[in-house]
Amino acid sequence: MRKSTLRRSCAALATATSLALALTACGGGTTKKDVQSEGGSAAAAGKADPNAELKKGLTVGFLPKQVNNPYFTSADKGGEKALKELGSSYKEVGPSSATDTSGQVSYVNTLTQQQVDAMAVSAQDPGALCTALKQAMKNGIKVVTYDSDTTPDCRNAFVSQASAEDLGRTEVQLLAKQIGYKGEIAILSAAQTATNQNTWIDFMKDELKKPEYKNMKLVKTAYGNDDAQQSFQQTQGLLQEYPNLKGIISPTTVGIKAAAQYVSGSKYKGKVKLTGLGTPNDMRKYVKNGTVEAFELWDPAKLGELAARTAVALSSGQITGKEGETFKAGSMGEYTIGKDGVISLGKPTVFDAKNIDQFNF
Ligand code: RAM
Repeated sequence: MRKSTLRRSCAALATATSLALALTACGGGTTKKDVQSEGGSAAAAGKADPNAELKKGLTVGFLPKQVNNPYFTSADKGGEKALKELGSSYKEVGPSSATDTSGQVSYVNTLTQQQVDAMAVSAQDPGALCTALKQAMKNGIKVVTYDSDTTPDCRNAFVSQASAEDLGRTEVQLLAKQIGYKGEIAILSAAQTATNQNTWIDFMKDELKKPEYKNMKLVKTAYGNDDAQQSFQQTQGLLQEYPNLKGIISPTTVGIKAAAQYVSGSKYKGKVKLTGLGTPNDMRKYVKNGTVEAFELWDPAKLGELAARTAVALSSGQITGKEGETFKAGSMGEYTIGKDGVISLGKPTVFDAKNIDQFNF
């Protein structure tokens, strides 16, 4: 049976029976091309052809952690623009809560059933998603994670916003400077399962082990679940529980904005320092009113664009996701795939009162 026919009949089977069962059954009929390499990313066993023409008419589904999060709106718009330019189609599906892990799994299954050519996924919970993503790959769909990764065997490539190590360490460095390397600090994260935040937090903890931070103490990591209200309440809770708190790092655009909102309206404004990852448009007000000195981020639209271009390069056979392969990402230039199938967008930008007005996202 030709792969396209196989995929069509699988979809019919999937609607007629339980989706999980049907996809498992269909997974059995895969071609050699889909066999995964041992270790590293799930790069196809086949060889990449760097001169292969980029295919047109593909459909790439974007599945962010959360659809109504302005960060993902910018990222996915970047993906949409790139796909239009490449003559392919874009669609976006996803949950409205960053803790709806089973919802994300259902969306992966739906995209598989709809036979998209590729999907770009930001993982809420890597453990929950893996089986569904592997099933998608068995059905010939290329899987790119962007923003928040799974384990390498569950996707073909990960488009990373910046080196996770740089992000974790620089956030501690930024806060340390602001509090004079002294005092209690806390972290306000997103969901407890989020791969990206958890990786950055591990590097923050490692950075804090260095002798220059011996007078700084991380007292708590709180989770606001990328929900504005929960993040606001968690900030309030942190400041009540730790009255001597000197600083907060919030490595989430939703968290830092809510924390800034709380701090700016409280007696802690100017006393408790706040940094992390935010968008210039969300944070401008709080930089201007003195609540926040400096924070960082990458351009989400560029992240989405690179995810889309990676998906098309994978679907066209230009790359398979193996370390050392290179491809041209349009006007973004050439990218090389690193260890474990990771493609890094570049260095993050630090925003402060001096430069924030130059950015609009
Ligand atoms: C939130 C999400 C996203 C993260 C940014 C910094 O929007 O948690 O995954 O990359 O913050």
